[in-house]
Amino acid sequence: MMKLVGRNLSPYTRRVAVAMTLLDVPHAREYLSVTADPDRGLELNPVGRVPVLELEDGERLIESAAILDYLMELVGPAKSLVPAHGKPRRDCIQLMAIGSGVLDKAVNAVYELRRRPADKVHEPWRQHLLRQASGGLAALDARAAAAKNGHWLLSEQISLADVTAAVTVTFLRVMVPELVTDGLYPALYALTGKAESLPAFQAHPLEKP
Ligand SMILES: N[C@@H](CCC(=O)N[C@@H](CS)C(=O)NCC(=O)O)C(=O)O
Repeated sequence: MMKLVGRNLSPYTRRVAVAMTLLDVPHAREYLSVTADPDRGLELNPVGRVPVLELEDGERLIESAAILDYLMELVGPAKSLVPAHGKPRRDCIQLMAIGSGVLDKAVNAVYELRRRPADKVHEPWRQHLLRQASGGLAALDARAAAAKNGHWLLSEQISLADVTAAVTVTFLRVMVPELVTDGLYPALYALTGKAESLPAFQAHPLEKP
């Protein structure tokens, strides 16, 4: 059986875990925190990060987007959570890029506070990161607001764009709540609520920070 390495508190890992459950891909899990065990992180991934997907023959894949690409190919075009062609495919991949871009910026803003001594935090840089994350959130909210009633970001079918957007908002609520204050992104919050009520999301709750 494949093994997914990483905690759900890692949103990059959680989006892979949710996708695997949505697609019924059986997998074991190693709930590694690379903060707590950086040596194990470097043993599994040359750049020491999660997620890592270990295939049945021991081959290891890194980078959530690359792992998801492998999984979509594995399940085939009929089940894939990324449209196969054209504008819907481009939109899906672009919306995923916005979601993961928000995460990159927000995670760095968290590291700025948590990984540096208080007198070495550079507040203007943290604010710059938060502005970039907010730009991405506003774009996702606009897209969600423009979606047809009852639809996900792209269509009536859930896609990896939705999975990424929802895990992003849920992560931010725990780790960077100032970015997702009440009422700021109503359409994006509604989409997140709908996603988080699905069994595939509930199967992967966030651990305590
Ligand atoms: N672009 C990577 C980002 C992965 C990432 O940054 N993971 C975090 C956990 S949320 C991590 O392992 N951080 C530890 C570190 O970078 O030292 C992906 O999508 O897989």
